[in-house]
Amino acid sequence: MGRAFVYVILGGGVAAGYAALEFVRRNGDSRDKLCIISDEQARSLLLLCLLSFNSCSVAPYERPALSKGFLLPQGAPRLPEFHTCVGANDELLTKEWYSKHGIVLVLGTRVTSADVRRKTISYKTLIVATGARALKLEEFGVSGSDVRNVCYLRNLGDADKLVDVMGSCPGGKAVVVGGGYIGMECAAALVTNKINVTMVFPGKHCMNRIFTPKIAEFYERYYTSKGVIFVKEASVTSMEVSAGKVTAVMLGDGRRLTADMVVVGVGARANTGLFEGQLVMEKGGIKVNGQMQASDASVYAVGDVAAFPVKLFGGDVRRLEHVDCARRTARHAVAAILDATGSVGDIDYLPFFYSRLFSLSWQLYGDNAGEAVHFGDLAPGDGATPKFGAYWVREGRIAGAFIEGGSRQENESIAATVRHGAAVPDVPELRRRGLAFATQA
Ligand code: FAD
Ligand code: NAD
Ligand code: ISD
Repeated sequence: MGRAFVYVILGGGVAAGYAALEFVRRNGDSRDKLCIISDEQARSLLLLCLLSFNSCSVAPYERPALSKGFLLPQGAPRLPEFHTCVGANDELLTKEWYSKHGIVLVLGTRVTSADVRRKTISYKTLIVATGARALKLEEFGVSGSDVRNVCYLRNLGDADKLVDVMGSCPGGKAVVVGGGYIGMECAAALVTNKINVTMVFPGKHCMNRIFTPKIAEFYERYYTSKGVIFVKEASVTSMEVSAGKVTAVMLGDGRRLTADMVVVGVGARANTGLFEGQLVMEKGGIKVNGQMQASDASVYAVGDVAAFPVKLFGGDVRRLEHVDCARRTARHAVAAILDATGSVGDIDYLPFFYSRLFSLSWQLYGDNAGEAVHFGDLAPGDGATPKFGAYWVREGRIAGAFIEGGSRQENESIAATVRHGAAVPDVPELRRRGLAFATQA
């Protein structure tokens, strides 16, 4: 780069976009002070890229859109429509916005080494916002990730490929490997694109990091009604490839699932590699304090890559791979960095997770730990709009809560109940009151 900046953000995803907006709000013109380096680019423009590398590189955008609106068969949003920070109903930060505010975007550029002591990248303060990468099947001993009709979904290039592959097999069969966020959201998108879906995963039920068995039962029943086939407690051992395409997926128990395409969502790992051995790590990420500052005082980490103390959980260090966390930790880091008076305290974050599946929509606040107390109708009749959820009670207090189909007001009440750690003197009474425990508190 050969230039010196006061602040460098390494990574150009969700957290970078929200950090940039916070810099401008607090600092005004950031001319020659702030630089963002990102390696992300769109795949479908590959040929164009060869002519002009920068033209297919992308400024920070709302990654959640990739598994939702972006995959719709009609009216799918395309950039620049979903650049940050529209996901939080805030300004749309296009390349022109960065340029107008004097922020230097170094796009289509992968950083391959960083020496935080000698500062091989020139900065006063470095914000690490490198996010996470999708785990590959090869890491489970299965080859075939680079085959034409095998899709992952982490970035815009992956999403472009997924759209192309879906378009090449209308009415065909997809095997979705993994029953987590990517598996569930992509299965819904595939069905919407009229592709027949079989989901394969090792757990007893889908979303096993979050859902209780009862909650999972509702979603699995709903998906089954849409034609999705679940193959649970199963693992993929190999893929049959013919003429450069996967034609079948083989399972550990000998079953063979024919496939026109495969979508893989088997988890993510934080991109910490550049800093291993240089910064203290915890929970698979860069350990930071409540100001998002790493073990080297000139380095901050935000978003998926940051492991930070969650006050609400008694200071327990967590790494949360979710968009709200990326937005808030990014803003908090910038506030702390620019704080001249020492008035910015430690982050006080209420963990928040959500997903949208078909016409369903769920939210989870806090921690899904402790005794689960369900409420509402988990088996609504055909045509009924579902509304149900669960509280998690730990040491006599609400530690977390889940709600499907909540109104804005109900979601806010649930969030407030978790935020305050409402006391639960009597679990049967909580069960009897259900949603009203939060909404009529
Ligand atoms: P990212 O947004 O991943 O950005 C990291 C950036 O760093 C990328 O641009 C990457 O290319 C770049 N980078 C990494 N290493 C280097 C390097 N060495 N050199 C240069 N650049 C580098 N969360 C929710 O809460 N709700 C959702 O509905 C939801 N949907 C999602 C859908 C999909 C398809 C995916 C993949 C994730 C979804 N998430 C969702 C999770 C959410 O998007 C992430 O938590 C969030 O993007 C994290 O922001 P980040 O800035 O930390 O990382
Ligand atoms: P995940 O951890 O949510 O789910 C991984 C799934 O893969 C689990 O069902 C697990 O049992 C399964 N699995 C693990 N090993 C397997 C194997 N060998 N074969 C088959 N299945 C296997 O991860 P993901 O769904 O890949 O999501 C990746 C990242 O994207 C995460 O950071 C996630 O938070 C993020 N994301 C979030 C959202 C959201 O918040 N709505 C949406 C999409 C993606
Ligand atoms: O946060 C999000 C989210 O879940 C999306 O789908 O941002 C996007 C859109 O709201 C912005 O296009």
